[in-house]
Amino acid sequence: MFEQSCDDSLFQPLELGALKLPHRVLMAPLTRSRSSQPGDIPNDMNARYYRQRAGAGLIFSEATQVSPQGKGYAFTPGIYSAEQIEGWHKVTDAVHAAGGLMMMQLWHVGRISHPQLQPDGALPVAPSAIKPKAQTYISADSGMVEIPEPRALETDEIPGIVEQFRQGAENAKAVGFDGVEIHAANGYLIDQFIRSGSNRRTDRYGGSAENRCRLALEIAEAVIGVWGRERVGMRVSPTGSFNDMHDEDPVETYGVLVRGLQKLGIAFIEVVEDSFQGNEADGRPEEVIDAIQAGYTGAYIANGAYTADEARRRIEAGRCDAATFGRLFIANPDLPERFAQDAPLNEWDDSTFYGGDEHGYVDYPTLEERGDAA
Ligand code: 8OZ
Repeated sequence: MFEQSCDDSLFQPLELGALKLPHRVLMAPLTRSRSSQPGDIPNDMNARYYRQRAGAGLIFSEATQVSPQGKGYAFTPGIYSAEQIEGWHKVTDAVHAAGGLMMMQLWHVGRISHPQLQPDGALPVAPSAIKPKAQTYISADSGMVEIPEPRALETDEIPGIVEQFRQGAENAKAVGFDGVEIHAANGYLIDQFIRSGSNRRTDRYGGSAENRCRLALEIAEAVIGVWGRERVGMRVSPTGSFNDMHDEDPVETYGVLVRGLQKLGIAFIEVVEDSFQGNEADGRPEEVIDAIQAGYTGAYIANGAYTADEARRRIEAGRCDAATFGRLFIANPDLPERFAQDAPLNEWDDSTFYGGDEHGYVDYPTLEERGDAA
């Protein structure tokens, strides 16, 4: 590995459940919308992209739908068909051959979808029939469109949702990932159940915080049943407003969630502490972070536009164990090495974040390729 200072807090190893991470600069899950069509199948270019970033302490895959119903954007990959499983094999093989570790992020979008993306043109499903003020990208022709009012799931459909995640976890295991992260953030299905603004249910999955967190905890239990507690984590965004999300009392809600996750012994929680997608709150939601940390003894991974120095300070202050970096990893395949050397960073081009070809995806140079390594 590259040279690193032995007293740099970012470059201390970390035991994350069963995994021994070499350092604490982790790659965030990043939607890039470049799977092969038809079929939402991971391809050689995707494998190359992840392999280039195998120097991360751990890679989280882009959000990956666990079922056709779980899809909400054109071109995002799935983990339910034989072709997708074969495609993901190329990715894990490439990352492992380069010495990296990689977890899959399991995703169901819930209401953030559109009939054009759903099996048989069905309405997207949600805890409640509440239309979000949000848009999604459905095709190259139509681009971004308004999201319709979703259909509320019947209580007896909920075991089927849990099963979609359990099967996704099993498929991810067959592919050879090192673990999985359950996507319970950013306004997608699990988050829609957790937060009060999107959940008006009157059954055991709505109302109190205990009820709103029930689906998240049932899914965590099912996924842990496949992988073991040492290789499962959950991503949450307690104060994020992306996809028209809101919770009346995030300290209470996430206190309840975390106590449930603690009981299950989940290996880590990744917290989106602020959001590029429109969270205008100043600073980080320290009270919510306190509530999470008070109820939980597993690893705490922070996300939210950290710089290397801010991540170091937060680790040293005991506010996180590691940080995930998103846009910086898009533009800097060798981000950990650059952080270790305090080297200059490439700038990202946001016009190539979603969809498209190799440009803005696998053509960002490393320090070495730029010829200005220290
Ligand atoms: C940006 C565009 C599409 C999806 C998330 C999976 O926010 C996403 C996403 C982000 O978690």
